[in-house]
Amino acid sequence: MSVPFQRWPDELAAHYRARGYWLDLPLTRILDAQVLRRPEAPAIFCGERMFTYGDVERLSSNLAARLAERGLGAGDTALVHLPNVAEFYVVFFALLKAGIAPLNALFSHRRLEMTAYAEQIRPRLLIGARQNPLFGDDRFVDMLKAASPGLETVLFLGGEDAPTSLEAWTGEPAGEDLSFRPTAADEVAFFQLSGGSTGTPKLIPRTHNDYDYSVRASAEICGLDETTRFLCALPAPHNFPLSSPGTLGVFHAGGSVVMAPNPDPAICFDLIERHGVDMAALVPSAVTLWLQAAKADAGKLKSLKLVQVGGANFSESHARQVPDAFGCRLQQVFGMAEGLVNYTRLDDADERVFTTQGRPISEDDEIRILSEDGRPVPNGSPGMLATRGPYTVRGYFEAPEHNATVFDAEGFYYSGDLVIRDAAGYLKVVGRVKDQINRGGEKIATEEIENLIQRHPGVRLAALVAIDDPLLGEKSCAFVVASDPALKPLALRRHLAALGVADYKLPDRFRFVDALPLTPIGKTDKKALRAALAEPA
Ligand code: J2J
Repeated sequence: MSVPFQRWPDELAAHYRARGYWLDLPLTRILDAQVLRRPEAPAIFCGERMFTYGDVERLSSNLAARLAERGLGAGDTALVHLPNVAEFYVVFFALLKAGIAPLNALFSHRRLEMTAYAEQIRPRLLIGARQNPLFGDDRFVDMLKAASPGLETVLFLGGEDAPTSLEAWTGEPAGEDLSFRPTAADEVAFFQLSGGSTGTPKLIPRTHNDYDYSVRASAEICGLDETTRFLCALPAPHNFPLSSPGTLGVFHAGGSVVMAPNPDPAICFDLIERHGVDMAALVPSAVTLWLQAAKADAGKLKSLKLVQVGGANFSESHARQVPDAFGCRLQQVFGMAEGLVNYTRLDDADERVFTTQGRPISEDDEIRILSEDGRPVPNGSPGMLATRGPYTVRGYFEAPEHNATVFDAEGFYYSGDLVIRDAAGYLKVVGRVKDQINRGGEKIATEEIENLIQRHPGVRLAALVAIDDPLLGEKSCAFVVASDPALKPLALRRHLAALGVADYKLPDRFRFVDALPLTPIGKTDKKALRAALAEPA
């Protein structure tokens, strides 16, 4: 049994192997390598706790063994909902060891997202945290079980009850029979989340081979080694802090990860000082907060050597401030959970680091920049980004119709970004053609929220557009055509909250209008709506 996905064509797979990108080893080799070399070295600092590589190995093997005993293994999936704590990685490696493909939901995801994920992957295992209101009692678990009948095993971090306590399952020594094993390296290792632009969030199947290559190559580009101390302050499941080179890159290099609950400088600066953190990955909105805080507190940042910024548009003026304000180098990162990641290089000239979002990881990342009618545009002109390569997926999970719209016949993925390429192959992100809002790095698929608003009986039509925001880059505004003239924003907020949607997706503003403007082909004219935002309400 294995999780179905769209494979790379044989010739390309052979090429990726011949070039040494695909090693045919499971992702668990990242941990195995350190356990052999330096089991006593610190892998994770989490609050007052420290986990060595040996600890992560032991705890994850215990859990893997118990899950295997339960009959869980290859072909099975798990829905995981954990905050930024060390157990996130213990669980991740345990599931990989047992051949169970996890989907790591964001901790901010709520009932609606979790249900949609469960419907898609039909998990046999759920791992949550009692501290999250979703799992304060068993009501939501019972709903999930009703929706996905295969869901038999449920474990909780912070669970009091031994049979369902994650700590009990990781803490109890495994028996002699360690008969669990990862899936084959060219099979799905886990699911990554897509930012998406559609009504239901799409899932991205990542294989061991492709993901491991992106992690190894990223660790090399970023110069990680055993001395690296990386601050993980973005949500741990995000592709950026997980793999670019992120926590997995740090484990690959034998360094240490310092967990932060979020990027708040009041928390992060103390962690940096206390642990001698030398590297952090941030979204632009977090950099804005850090720049403010560094005016008073730069003394705490002495150990920082590299700050990576990515996930959303980063203004050149802020980019230029980073080196002096934080006393470190800047690296821009433009990536996507579907695959392709671009970095400015550590030895690039400052101008390039300040003004571009980097170039691809691999010589075998194929990039096309295309006009709206699909023709290549010359360097220096904006066009749509299309890409394929050794770690860019060939399709979303069980989404043939959507795949037909964002992958072409040659397997190129259309990211929906407008970019400009220069003669040296560096990319600059200048806009977007996908209908998505990038709220401080968190992606919102407008269609998802529009559909939810339209489920309110007092609403005829809704359209979600981006508003510029000085801190987050973008916020969201919902234009609503109401059938009930008395409808108020508060009622719509309550409606969305009652549907169980994550807070970051709730519209920041509502505007009631008599009708939505249309384009000549009859689609909602979002440009006109954005222009209307510039006028007083
Ligand atoms: C502008 N837009 C950017 C950037 C991503 C590393 C870094 C980021 C992500 C990520 C990632 C941007 N400037 N520097 O997975 O491994 C927008 C683009 C892109 C989308 C992908 C990684 N960096 N973006 O952000 O899957 O629109 O991945 O297509 O969350 O974020 O979002 P996501």
